[in-house]
Amino acid sequence: MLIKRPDDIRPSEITAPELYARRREFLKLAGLGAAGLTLARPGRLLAAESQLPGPFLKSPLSTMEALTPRKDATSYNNFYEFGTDKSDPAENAGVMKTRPWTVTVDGLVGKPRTFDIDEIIKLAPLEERIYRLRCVEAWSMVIPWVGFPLSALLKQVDPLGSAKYVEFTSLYDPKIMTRLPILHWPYTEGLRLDEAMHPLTLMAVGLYGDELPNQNGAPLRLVVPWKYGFKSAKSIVRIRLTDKQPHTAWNDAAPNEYGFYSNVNPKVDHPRWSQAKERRIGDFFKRPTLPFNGYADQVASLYAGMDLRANF
Ligand SMILES: Nc1nc2c(c(=O)[nH]1)N[C@H]1C(S)=C(S)[C@@H](COP(=O)(O)O)O[C@H]1N2
Ligand SMILES: [Mo]
Repeated sequence: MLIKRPDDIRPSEITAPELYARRREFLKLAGLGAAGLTLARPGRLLAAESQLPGPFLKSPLSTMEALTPRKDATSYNNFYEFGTDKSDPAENAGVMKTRPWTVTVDGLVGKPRTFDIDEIIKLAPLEERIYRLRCVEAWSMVIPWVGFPLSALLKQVDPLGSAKYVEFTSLYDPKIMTRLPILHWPYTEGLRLDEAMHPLTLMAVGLYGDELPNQNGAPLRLVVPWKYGFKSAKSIVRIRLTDKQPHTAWNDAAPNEYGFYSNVNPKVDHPRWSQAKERRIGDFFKRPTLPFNGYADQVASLYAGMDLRANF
Protein backbone atom coordinates (compact mmCIF):
# COMPACT_ATOMS: atom_id res chain seq x y z
CA MET A 1 0.00 0.00 0.00
CA LEU A 2 1.54 3.27 -1.10
CA ILE A 3 0.48 6.54 0.41
CA LYS A 4 2.00 9.49 -1.38
CA ARG A 5 3.54 12.21 0.68
CA PRO A 6 3.03 15.69 -0.75
CA ASP A 7 6.70 16.01 -1.68
CA ASP A 8 6.49 12.82 -3.74
CA ILE A 9 3.95 14.38 -6.05
CA ARG A 10 5.72 16.18 -8.83
CA PRO A 11 4.28 18.97 -10.96
CA SER A 12 4.17 16.65 -13.97
CA GLU A 13 1.87 14.26 -12.13
CA ILE A 14 -0.76 16.91 -11.75
CA THR A 15 -2.54 17.28 -15.05
CA ALA A 16 -3.52 20.91 -15.55
CA PRO A 17 -6.66 21.38 -17.69
CA GLU A 18 -4.77 23.00 -20.55
CA LEU A 19 -2.24 20.16 -20.60
CA TYR A 20 -5.08 17.70 -20.68
CA ALA A 21 -6.61 19.48 -23.67
CA ARG A 22 -3.23 19.48 -25.39
CA ARG A 23 -2.90 15.80 -24.76
CA ARG A 24 -6.22 15.10 -26.46
CA GLU A 25 -5.08 17.24 -29.37
CA PHE A 26 -1.85 15.28 -29.47
CA LEU A 27 -3.63 11.95 -29.43
CA LYS A 28 -5.76 13.09 -32.34
CA LEU A 29 -2.69 14.19 -34.27
CA ALA A 30 -0.97 10.91 -33.56
CA GLY A 31 -4.05 9.11 -34.85
CA LEU A 32 -4.36 7.34 -31.55
CA GLY A 33 -7.85 8.50 -30.63
CA ALA A 34 -9.12 6.59 -27.67
CA ALA A 35 -6.15 4.23 -27.65
CA GLY A 36 -5.02 5.90 -24.44
CA LEU A 37 -4.69 2.46 -22.91
CA THR A 38 -1.46 1.88 -24.76
CA LEU A 39 0.01 5.18 -23.63
CA ALA A 40 1.74 6.24 -20.48
CA ARG A 41 -0.32 7.92 -17.77
CA PRO A 42 -1.72 11.30 -18.84
CA GLY A 43 0.22 13.27 -16.24
CA ARG A 44 3.47 11.89 -17.56
CA LEU A 45 2.72 12.21 -21.23
CA LEU A 46 3.58 15.87 -21.45
CA ALA A 47 6.05 15.98 -18.59
CA ALA A 48 7.65 19.35 -19.29
CA GLU A 49 11.03 18.39 -17.80
CA SER A 50 11.52 15.34 -20.00
CA GLN A 51 13.52 15.61 -23.21
CA LEU A 52 12.51 12.08 -24.22
CA PRO A 53 10.48 11.60 -27.37
CA GLY A 54 7.06 10.35 -26.31
CA PRO A 55 4.41 9.19 -26.07
CA PHE A 56 5.75 6.08 -24.37
CA LEU A 57 4.12 2.80 -25.30
CA LYS A 58 2.82 0.97 -22.26
CA SER A 59 4.54 -2.38 -22.26
CA PRO A 60 2.46 -5.52 -21.71
CA LEU A 61 5.58 -6.86 -19.97
CA SER A 62 5.00 -4.54 -17.00
CA THR A 63 4.27 -5.80 -13.51
CA MET A 64 1.02 -4.51 -11.97
CA GLU A 65 2.58 -4.10 -8.52
CA ALA A 66 2.57 -0.75 -6.71
CA LEU A 67 5.41 1.54 -7.75
CA THR A 68 8.20 2.38 -5.34
CA PRO A 69 7.97 6.11 -4.58
CA ARG A 70 10.13 8.01 -7.06
CA LYS A 71 11.95 9.62 -4.17
CA ASP A 72 13.18 6.24 -2.90
CA ALA A 73 14.16 4.99 -6.36
CA THR A 74 16.28 8.12 -6.91
CA SER A 75 17.85 8.50 -3.46
CA TYR A 76 18.55 4.90 -2.38
CA ASN A 77 21.05 3.76 -5.01
CA ASN A 78 24.06 1.63 -5.72
CA PHE A 79 26.59 3.39 -7.96
CA TYR A 80 29.94 2.68 -6.35
CA GLU A 81 31.78 5.12 -8.63
CA PHE A 82 30.12 7.83 -6.54
CA GLY A 83 30.46 6.23 -3.08
CA THR A 84 29.29 3.17 -1.21
CA ASP A 85 26.48 4.63 0.91
CA LYS A 86 23.00 4.41 -0.57
CA SER A 87 22.67 8.20 -0.38
CA ASP A 88 26.07 8.93 -2.02
CA PRO A 89 25.07 8.61 -5.70
CA ALA A 90 22.21 11.14 -5.40
CA GLU A 91 24.58 13.53 -3.62
CA ASN A 92 27.64 13.07 -5.84
CA ALA A 93 26.60 11.97 -9.34
CA GLY A 94 25.31 15.41 -10.33
CA VAL A 95 28.80 16.39 -11.56
CA MET A 96 28.72 13.77 -14.32
CA LYS A 97 28.06 15.39 -17.72
CA THR A 98 25.70 13.26 -19.77
CA ARG A 99 25.76 15.41 -22.95
CA PRO A 100 27.53 15.07 -25.30
CA TRP A 101 27.71 11.29 -24.77
CA THR A 102 28.62 8.53 -27.16
CA VAL A 103 28.24 4.77 -26.96
CA THR A 104 30.51 2.54 -29.05
CA VAL A 105 29.04 -0.79 -30.12
CA ASP A 106 31.80 -2.99 -31.55
CA GLY A 107 33.63 -6.31 -31.32
CA LEU A 108 32.24 -9.26 -33.29
CA VAL A 109 29.81 -7.27 -35.40
CA GLY A 110 29.52 -6.55 -39.11
CA LYS A 111 28.93 -2.81 -38.69
CA PRO A 112 30.72 -1.42 -35.62
CA ARG A 113 29.50 2.06 -34.82
CA THR A 114 29.72 4.89 -32.33
CA PHE A 115 26.29 6.31 -31.61
CA ASP A 116 25.40 9.65 -30.12
CA ILE A 117 23.04 9.17 -27.18
CA ASP A 118 20.38 11.30 -28.86
CA GLU A 119 20.56 9.00 -31.89
CA ILE A 120 20.13 5.96 -29.66
CA ILE A 121 17.06 7.43 -27.99
CA LYS A 122 15.36 7.64 -31.40
CA LEU A 123 16.32 4.18 -32.67
CA ALA A 124 13.21 2.48 -31.37
CA PRO A 125 9.88 3.63 -29.92
CA LEU A 126 10.32 4.26 -26.21
CA GLU A 127 8.25 2.14 -23.85
CA GLU A 128 7.33 2.44 -20.23
CA ARG A 129 8.17 -0.88 -18.57
CA ILE A 130 7.46 -1.46 -14.91
CA TYR A 131 9.93 -4.00 -13.57
CA ARG A 132 10.92 -5.33 -10.18
CA LEU A 133 14.58 -4.65 -9.36
CA ARG A 134 16.02 -7.16 -6.88
CA CYS A 135 19.37 -6.19 -5.37
CA VAL A 136 21.73 -8.94 -4.23
CA GLU A 137 21.56 -7.21 -0.82
CA ALA A 138 17.98 -8.55 -0.43
CA TRP A 139 15.99 -5.37 -1.01
CA SER A 140 13.79 -4.66 -3.99
CA MET A 141 11.90 -1.88 -5.75
CA VAL A 142 9.29 -1.55 -8.51
CA ILE A 143 10.41 1.04 -11.06
CA PRO A 144 8.68 2.40 -14.19
CA TRP A 145 11.60 2.49 -16.64
CA VAL A 146 11.49 4.22 -20.00
CA GLY A 147 13.54 2.45 -22.63
CA PHE A 148 13.69 0.04 -25.55
CA PRO A 149 14.81 -3.57 -25.98
CA LEU A 150 18.59 -3.96 -26.19
CA SER A 151 18.01 -6.20 -29.24
CA ALA A 152 16.93 -3.10 -31.22
CA LEU A 153 20.38 -1.55 -30.67
CA LEU A 154 22.31 -4.77 -31.32
CA LYS A 155 20.48 -5.38 -34.60
CA GLN A 156 21.86 -2.04 -35.86
CA VAL A 157 25.42 -3.41 -35.85
CA ASP A 158 24.82 -6.90 -37.33
CA PRO A 159 26.20 -9.32 -34.73
CA LEU A 160 28.43 -11.98 -36.33
CA GLY A 161 27.72 -15.69 -35.95
CA SER A 162 30.85 -15.97 -33.80
CA ALA A 163 29.48 -13.52 -31.17
CA LYS A 164 28.45 -15.38 -28.00
CA TYR A 165 28.57 -12.73 -25.26
CA VAL A 166 28.04 -9.03 -24.75
CA GLU A 167 30.23 -6.89 -22.50
CA PHE A 168 28.99 -3.55 -21.10
CA THR A 169 31.41 -0.89 -19.89
CA SER A 170 30.40 2.04 -17.68
CA LEU A 171 32.03 5.46 -17.77
CA TYR A 172 35.06 5.78 -15.54
CA ASP A 173 36.32 9.29 -14.95
CA PRO A 174 38.70 9.38 -11.96
CA LYS A 175 38.39 13.17 -11.81
CA ILE A 176 34.80 12.89 -10.60
CA MET A 177 34.54 9.27 -9.43
CA THR A 178 35.91 7.37 -6.47
CA ARG A 179 39.29 5.66 -6.70
CA LEU A 180 38.29 3.12 -4.06
CA PRO A 181 39.94 -0.19 -4.91
CA ILE A 182 36.76 -2.19 -4.12
CA LEU A 183 36.18 -2.92 -7.80
CA HIS A 184 38.33 -2.82 -10.91
CA TRP A 185 37.32 0.30 -12.81
CA PRO A 186 35.73 0.83 -15.23
CA TYR A 187 32.74 -1.15 -14.05
CA THR A 188 31.95 -3.93 -16.53
CA GLU A 189 29.11 -6.41 -16.82
CA GLY A 190 28.29 -9.19 -19.24
CA LEU A 191 25.46 -11.25 -20.66
CA ARG A 192 25.29 -14.23 -22.96
CA LEU A 193 24.09 -13.09 -26.41
CA ASP A 194 20.74 -14.90 -26.05
CA GLU A 195 20.15 -13.14 -22.70
CA ALA A 196 21.05 -9.82 -24.30
CA MET A 197 18.64 -10.43 -27.20
CA HIS A 198 15.78 -11.53 -24.90
CA PRO A 199 12.74 -9.20 -25.20
CA LEU A 200 12.79 -8.50 -21.43
CA THR A 201 16.32 -7.03 -21.60
CA LEU A 202 15.91 -3.29 -21.63
CA MET A 203 18.16 -0.31 -22.31
CA ALA A 204 16.74 2.38 -20.05
CA VAL A 205 16.97 6.09 -20.78
CA GLY A 206 14.38 7.25 -18.27
CA LEU A 207 12.23 6.50 -15.26
CA TYR A 208 8.89 7.79 -13.96
CA GLY A 209 8.34 9.44 -17.35
CA ASP A 210 11.47 11.61 -17.19
CA GLU A 211 15.09 11.27 -18.24
CA LEU A 212 17.25 9.10 -15.99
CA PRO A 213 18.72 11.01 -13.07
CA ASN A 214 22.52 10.62 -12.99
CA GLN A 215 22.38 8.45 -9.87
CA ASN A 216 20.25 5.90 -11.75
CA GLY A 217 22.78 5.59 -14.56
CA ALA A 218 22.14 8.42 -17.04
CA PRO A 219 22.10 8.64 -19.94
CA LEU A 220 21.89 4.89 -20.71
CA ARG A 221 21.75 1.87 -18.41
CA LEU A 222 20.99 -1.77 -18.76
CA VAL A 223 18.01 -3.37 -16.98
CA VAL A 224 17.89 -7.18 -16.78
CA PRO A 225 14.90 -7.83 -14.53
CA TRP A 226 15.48 -11.54 -13.79
CA LYS A 227 19.03 -10.96 -12.54
CA TYR A 228 20.36 -9.27 -9.41
CA GLY A 229 20.55 -5.49 -9.77
CA PHE A 230 24.31 -5.37 -10.18
CA LYS A 231 23.99 -6.91 -13.68
CA SER A 232 22.33 -3.66 -14.78
CA ALA A 233 25.39 -1.54 -15.65
CA LYS A 234 24.91 2.22 -15.46
CA SER A 235 26.16 5.13 -17.60
CA ILE A 236 27.28 2.82 -20.42
CA VAL A 237 29.93 4.02 -22.90
CA ARG A 238 30.76 0.78 -24.69
CA ILE A 239 28.98 -2.43 -25.69
CA ARG A 240 31.28 -5.09 -27.11
CA LEU A 241 30.32 -8.45 -28.61
CA THR A 242 32.78 -11.23 -27.89
CA ASP A 243 33.27 -14.98 -28.22
CA LYS A 244 34.53 -15.33 -24.63
CA GLN A 245 32.70 -14.81 -21.35
CA PRO A 246 33.49 -11.20 -20.37
CA HIS A 247 35.02 -10.18 -17.08
CA THR A 248 32.47 -8.60 -14.78
CA ALA A 249 33.29 -6.18 -11.97
CA TRP A 250 31.65 -8.06 -9.11
CA ASN A 251 32.76 -11.50 -10.28
CA ASP A 252 36.37 -10.26 -10.48
CA ALA A 253 36.14 -8.65 -7.03
CA ALA A 254 34.62 -11.66 -5.20
CA PRO A 255 34.18 -14.72 -7.44
CA ASN A 256 32.78 -16.87 -4.64
CA GLU A 257 30.04 -14.33 -3.90
CA TYR A 258 29.01 -13.05 -7.34
CA GLY A 259 28.79 -15.39 -10.31
CA PHE A 260 28.65 -14.50 -13.97
CA TYR A 261 24.98 -15.47 -14.33
CA SER A 262 23.63 -13.82 -11.17
CA ASN A 263 20.08 -15.01 -11.84
CA VAL A 264 17.82 -14.22 -8.89
CA ASN A 265 17.67 -17.57 -7.10
CA PRO A 266 16.09 -17.82 -3.63
CA LYS A 267 17.64 -21.29 -3.18
CA VAL A 268 21.24 -20.19 -3.62
CA ASP A 269 22.29 -18.14 -0.62
CA HIS A 270 24.93 -15.47 -0.80
CA PRO A 271 27.84 -16.83 1.33
CA ARG A 272 27.09 -14.15 3.95
CA TRP A 273 23.27 -13.99 3.92
CA SER A 274 20.11 -15.75 2.76
CA GLN A 275 18.50 -14.91 -0.58
CA ALA A 276 15.16 -16.57 0.33
CA LYS A 277 13.43 -13.28 1.17
CA GLU A 278 13.64 -9.63 0.29
CA ARG A 279 12.45 -6.32 1.70
CA ARG A 280 10.52 -4.21 -0.75
CA ILE A 281 11.69 -0.64 -0.06
CA GLY A 282 8.91 1.02 1.93
CA ASP A 283 7.59 -2.26 3.38
CA PHE A 284 8.14 -3.42 6.93
CA PHE A 285 7.80 -7.16 6.44
CA LYS A 286 9.96 -9.20 4.11
CA ARG A 287 8.41 -11.15 1.26
CA PRO A 288 9.62 -14.37 -0.37
CA THR A 289 11.99 -13.90 -3.29
CA LEU A 290 10.73 -15.49 -6.51
CA PRO A 291 12.95 -17.59 -8.80
CA PHE A 292 14.25 -15.37 -11.63
CA ASN A 293 12.64 -12.48 -9.73
CA GLY A 294 9.20 -13.61 -10.95
CA TYR A 295 10.19 -13.83 -14.63
CA ALA A 296 10.72 -17.63 -14.70
CA ASP A 297 7.97 -18.26 -17.29
CA GLN A 298 9.76 -16.03 -19.76
CA VAL A 299 13.41 -16.87 -19.08
CA ALA A 300 13.85 -20.26 -17.36
CA SER A 301 14.18 -21.96 -20.76
CA LEU A 302 17.38 -19.98 -21.42
CA TYR A 303 19.04 -22.12 -18.75
CA ALA A 304 17.59 -25.54 -19.59
CA GLY A 305 20.04 -28.25 -18.60
CA MET A 306 22.30 -25.90 -16.63
CA ASP A 307 23.07 -26.46 -12.95
CA LEU A 308 22.04 -23.09 -11.52
CA ARG A 309 23.84 -23.76 -8.24
CA ALA A 310 27.15 -24.19 -10.01
CA ASN A 311 26.31 -21.40 -12.49
CA PHE A 312 25.15 -18.90 -9.86
N1 LIG B 1 28.44 1.42 -13.13
C1 LIG B 1 27.71 0.87 -12.14
N2 LIG B 1 26.54 0.25 -12.42
C2 LIG B 1 25.80 -0.31 -11.42
C3 LIG B 1 26.28 -0.31 -10.08
C4 LIG B 1 27.53 0.35 -9.82
O1 LIG B 1 28.01 0.41 -8.68
N3 LIG B 1 28.20 0.93 -10.86
N4 LIG B 1 25.53 -0.90 -9.09
C5 LIG B 1 24.59 -1.97 -9.51
C6 LIG B 1 23.72 -2.42 -8.43
S1 LIG B 1 24.44 -3.34 -7.20
C7 LIG B 1 22.35 -2.20 -8.43
S2 LIG B 1 21.33 -2.90 -7.27
C8 LIG B 1 21.73 -1.30 -9.45
C9 LIG B 1 20.98 -0.21 -8.73
O2 LIG B 1 20.25 0.58 -9.64
P1 LIG B 1 19.41 1.82 -9.10
O3 LIG B 1 20.33 2.63 -8.23
O4 LIG B 1 18.95 2.56 -10.32
O5 LIG B 1 18.27 1.26 -8.31
O6 LIG B 1 22.70 -0.71 -10.32
C10 LIG B 1 23.76 -1.56 -10.73
N5 LIG B 1 24.59 -0.90 -11.72
MO1 LIG C 1 22.70 -4.40 -6.05
